[in-house]
Amino acid sequence: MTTYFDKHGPLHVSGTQLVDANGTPVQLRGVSTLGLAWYPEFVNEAGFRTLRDDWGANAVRLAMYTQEEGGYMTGGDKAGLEALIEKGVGICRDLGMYVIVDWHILSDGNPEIHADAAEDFFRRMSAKFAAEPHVLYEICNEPNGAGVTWPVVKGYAQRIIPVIRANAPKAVVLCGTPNWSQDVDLAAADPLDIENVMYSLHFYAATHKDGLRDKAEAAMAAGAPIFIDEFSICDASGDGILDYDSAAAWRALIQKHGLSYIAWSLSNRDESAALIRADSAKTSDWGDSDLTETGTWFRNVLREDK
Ligand code: IDC
Repeated sequence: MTTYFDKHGPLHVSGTQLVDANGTPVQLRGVSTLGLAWYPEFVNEAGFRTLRDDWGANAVRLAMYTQEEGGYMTGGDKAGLEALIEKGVGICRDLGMYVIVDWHILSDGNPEIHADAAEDFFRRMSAKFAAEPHVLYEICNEPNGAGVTWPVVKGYAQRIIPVIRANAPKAVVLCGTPNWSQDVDLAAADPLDIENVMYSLHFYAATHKDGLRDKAEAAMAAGAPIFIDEFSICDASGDGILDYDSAAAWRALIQKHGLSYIAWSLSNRDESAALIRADSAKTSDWGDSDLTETGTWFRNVLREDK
């Protein structure tokens, strides 16, 4: 079979669009793991294959928390987490899927807090994956908190991206934006002077509505490439009700611009964002009865877009 990676190969950014070497627009569509430390069993070949063949996904995001429980900087098993990333990257290579290596800051809202470790991490990851054009690097999941302005995030990006590029000169890099990766307008007004960078926009449809959609439109109109590397259709806690109307409005925006989108999360945690039901023990070959409401909605979306 011809995989999505077979068709498109190495990617780059042209204007606001992610494209392949021929300039053909590319739309990455897939799922994010929850914390790798918490749900390592979901990183497996049969599971990713199911996502590819049954759901229609062409990408996976590997989310490695830095400061939450068991995080990379908070007592997590660093070697084990890196081995899981290597495993996920290898599975995606074999399956012809793209993969995002996500330095998942969250309670550590300022990326500068762990910048030394981030630099070391991305230096080694990009060296390891230097010849792997299916790998994208997400340098800081969600900058947030008082004082975490765009200039702060921009300074961090200016430090980390060259480290990645020294090993993987053409790798596409995804850069978080202030206010939990919502303030893409700030990045658009003062973009990084570095090629092949896209700005993260995250939404939770029951919380984020027209205001954030307008922000996204304005940022793209100003020339900023946007990548939705995390979203769900519940509220921003990852739980609560699903908002199908807001989800439909987001979907229209995504399709209008051919945006890439990655759903949170490939796990069976007992919360609305989880794609797999808490009472399912399956880590691949999910049937209808294994999917949550969110999972059912999202599998339909992927199947439509395939
Ligand atoms: C949430 C998880 C939840 C976990 C929590 C940790 O869904 O199970 O306990 O993190 O604090 C984000 C973050 C993402 C969050 C998610 C939902 O990137 O890590 O996951 N969310 O709250 N941004 C907006 C929402």
